[in-house]
Amino acid sequence: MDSKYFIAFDLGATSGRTILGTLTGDKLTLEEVTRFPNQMLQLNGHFYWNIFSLYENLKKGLAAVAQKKVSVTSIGIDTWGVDFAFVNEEGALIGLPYAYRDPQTIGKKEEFFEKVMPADELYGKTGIQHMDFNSIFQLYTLKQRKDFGLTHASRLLFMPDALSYLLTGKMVTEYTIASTSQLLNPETRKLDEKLLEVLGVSKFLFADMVEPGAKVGMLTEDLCEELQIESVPVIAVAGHDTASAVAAVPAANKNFAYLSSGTWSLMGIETDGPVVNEKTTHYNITNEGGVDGTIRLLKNITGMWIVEQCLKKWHKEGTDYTYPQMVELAQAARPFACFINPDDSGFTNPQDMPKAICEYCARTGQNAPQTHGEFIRVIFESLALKYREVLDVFRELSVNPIEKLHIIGGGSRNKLLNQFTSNAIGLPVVAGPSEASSIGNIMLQAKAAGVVSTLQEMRNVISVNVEPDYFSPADAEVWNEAYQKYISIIKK
Ligand code: LFR
Repeated sequence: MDSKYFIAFDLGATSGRTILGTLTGDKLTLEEVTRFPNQMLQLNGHFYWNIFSLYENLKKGLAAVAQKKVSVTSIGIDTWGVDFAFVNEEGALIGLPYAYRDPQTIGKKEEFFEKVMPADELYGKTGIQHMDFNSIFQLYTLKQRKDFGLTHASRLLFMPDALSYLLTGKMVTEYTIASTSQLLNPETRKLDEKLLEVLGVSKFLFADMVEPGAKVGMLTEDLCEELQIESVPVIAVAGHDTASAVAAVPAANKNFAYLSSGTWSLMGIETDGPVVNEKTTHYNITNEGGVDGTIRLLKNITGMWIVEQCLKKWHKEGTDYTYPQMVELAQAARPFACFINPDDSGFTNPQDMPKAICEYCARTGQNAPQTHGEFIRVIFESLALKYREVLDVFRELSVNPIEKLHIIGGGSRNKLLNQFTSNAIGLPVVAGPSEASSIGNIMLQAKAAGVVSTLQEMRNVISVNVEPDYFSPADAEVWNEAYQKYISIIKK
């Protein structure tokens, strides 16, 4: 049987990967060919993404795959949402893209609601969760500042589209990544021109919108010559990593909620169309665009970021933990030492995360964690309790019964957190695949190549290939009691 080979570049806010996916009939295998760090670049008081370094790493990934002497069918790129690069009329990138954790947008959405458009009206138009860093508020901020990039740009490209552009010289606006901007009408799936007008941003700044699965272009001649490789097509996959990840949920029917667990925890349900009503407005629920016209009705929850930032701080102090060591420490620590609200603004981008946790505890009248193990355990427990808080909202919103939670993404490897989550929500948890974004990216390319034709067919292939871990709820009473305490703390 013939094999097809696909390259997925899966870029997260802390690291990126080149994955070679091989599809032989129904059998999908993945090989991580390269992995590279992606860190925000702190420069003159701002936070940026080093897109040129990312591009270098994509090239290294292509060169490493070339060593394998396989005939690649196509390439796809997925990244985090909302951020974008500017291109001038000569086709050159202008400066570096701002990172969404740059504090420049703090307070800007409130100002926008006051001066430009009330919050509920904006939500009604876009169905997108109001978050400081959405592209709309970034653009509002840049416009006010008469930012050089925005002023001189002839095109705005969202991150996956910008990287595809560097590889092909062709510009597109892929629908799933564009949907994170809060500039689209969720019904028409097009840019809301009125919204652009009030923002003072030209619609011509955006390249033509394409659906996931469209071809962006071929690798440029220059690049192929430099790397001594054959030119292959770059596909606009579901460019938003969460869209790719949710496309990889190994589900047989619709009676599930998902949790895409990485730096962020994205929890929600999949719907056939946008859901914008009083309840979703009240709970500030997002309607992001997915594959095959689906909508991801979900909520952003601060995820592994908090623990990642603690590890970074402890590393600076000379202590390093592997993932299993970290989980072991948490397992051995005292349960429910204190509670935090993972979404507290104090955890957005502090210089010292353990200190931010101590400050939160002081503010809410709790004793701070004493050991690294306690810090980690508190974060995991509070995340699990947050998941219960948010899942309860989706239980209200979903027309289908939620019978289980699919946890996908890197965080799904954390067995302790999976068990805590199952205990907290009182539902079975199905964990895996951990490489969900890459798998979704690859299967979308397979769809573009005609190997499968629908999202469900993509999922059927994925189901055959992943062996999930199962967790059943336990200790209901203890977790219910903890939940009441957590709720009373986060209200303070
Ligand atoms: C996850 C993610 C989320 C998005 C956040 C910021 O990686 O893409 O879906 O809200 O990053 O872009």
